[in-house]
Amino acid sequence: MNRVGNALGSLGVEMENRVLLLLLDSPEFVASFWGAIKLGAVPIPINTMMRSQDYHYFLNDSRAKVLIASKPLMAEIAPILPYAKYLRHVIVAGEPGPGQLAFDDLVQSASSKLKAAETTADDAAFWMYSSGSTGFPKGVVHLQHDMVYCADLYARGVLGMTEHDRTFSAAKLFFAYGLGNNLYFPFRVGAQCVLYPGRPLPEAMFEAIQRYRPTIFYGVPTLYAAMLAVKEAEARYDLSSLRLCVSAGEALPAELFKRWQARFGLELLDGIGTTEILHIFISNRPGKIKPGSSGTTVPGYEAMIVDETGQPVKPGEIGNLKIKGDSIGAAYWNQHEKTKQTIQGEWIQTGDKYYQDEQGYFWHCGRSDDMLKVGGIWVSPVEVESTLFGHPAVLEVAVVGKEDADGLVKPRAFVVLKEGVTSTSELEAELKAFVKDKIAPYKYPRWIEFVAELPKTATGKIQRFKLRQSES
Ligand code: 3UK
Repeated sequence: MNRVGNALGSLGVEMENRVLLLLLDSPEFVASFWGAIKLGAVPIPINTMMRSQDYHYFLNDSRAKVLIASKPLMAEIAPILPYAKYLRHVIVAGEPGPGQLAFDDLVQSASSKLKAAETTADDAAFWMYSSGSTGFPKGVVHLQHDMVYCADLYARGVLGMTEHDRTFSAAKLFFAYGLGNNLYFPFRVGAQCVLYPGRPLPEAMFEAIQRYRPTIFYGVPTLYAAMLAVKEAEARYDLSSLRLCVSAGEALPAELFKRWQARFGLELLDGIGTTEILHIFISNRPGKIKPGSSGTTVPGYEAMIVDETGQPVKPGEIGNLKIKGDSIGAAYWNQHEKTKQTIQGEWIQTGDKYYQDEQGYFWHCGRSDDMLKVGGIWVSPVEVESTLFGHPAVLEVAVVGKEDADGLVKPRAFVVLKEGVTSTSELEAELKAFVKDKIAPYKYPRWIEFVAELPKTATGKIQRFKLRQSES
């Protein structure tokens, strides 16, 4: 940490300057994140599964002076580096290219002594980008105290984390979920963390749990469903080190909770967090779980469910969830209007529909926008639509969410083809591949329905609710 901080300082990075991190879960990530913060600079971990056009936007929007990237991720970002207007240095964890710096060389030649910058609890500490239904992602500016607040309320309060724990998160550190799970939670309490740089495939997760013996495992419902599909996993793998499994990112269907408990004898603790609030603010508690619900408010946060006019609804009625608590980010970077729409005084609008039952448990009822959570990651239907629209066979297209056999939402596209084009299974495969090639692959539509026309209002607006309800 100190060596990275000094290395960044020697490259001219000053307090408040941004440093973009395109890093796999690795010691380099940990040292870069803390090193930048100790210098008073502002690290911005970004999604390692995105495309060069996304990276182009992150670099220019943040005006980062330095990029630190893992070698295997350089191929995707390298083509746009000449267009990064504010970037001065590229540091590579691994073999650097021409004009780039080697992480190891820089760190080895830097001093291991570094005095922490004179920041306050309210200084910007790091940013995390969050996607919206339209427009570019928004940089959420998180302050120095935000992660302390989350670690104390949720990690200590709900998970009961201590220095005897060892965390393992399938959700990567560049997600707000993973960053708490596997970085500032264990560091706050003096616990250990297991960093896994590879793809979080179900069998690999079982193997890592058996080999590194974590006490807490964090995943998303889609991963738990995939792990449940591994035959005889309960007999093949030793999961005895685990005391807790946490689920977040999208709603956990009750059925998955029950199957996980029956197979592995472990509870799956569902809780909801957002990038804006940083980590989980409503959660189930070990031993008091209501399967299918998000649980109750984490002490330190307040929740309110309001109608369209902003008035609280009656218990049992569905409304928009608002949250109050001290880990809410300061603002969206350079997005004044979006900031005002979302953060209203001490309260933040989550964009989620919820109702609260008589025992105080919160039940998720979908989003108030069109955004989809697919495998715990945001997918904007508008982005998938405009990508498909670029294919020569497509006349009109609409993308909505559809539940798969496990009750988890995946994108489904309705396509009207141009005159003379016939709908074939080859074309369906081609359209899927087309999306995977153009934008981050996890956004591709899992189903494509060819239709003669799309349902529209008198003014020509696509009626998404009709498509959501439609059967194959
Ligand atoms: C949805 C959930 C139902 C919900 C996150 C844990 O997911 C995280 O942050 P994001 O900004 O997405 C936030 C949105 O995702 N969601 C998340 N968890 C649940 N819906 N049940 C859940 N348990 O729409 C929310 O608004 O990517 C998760 C910790 C920190 C996080 N930032």
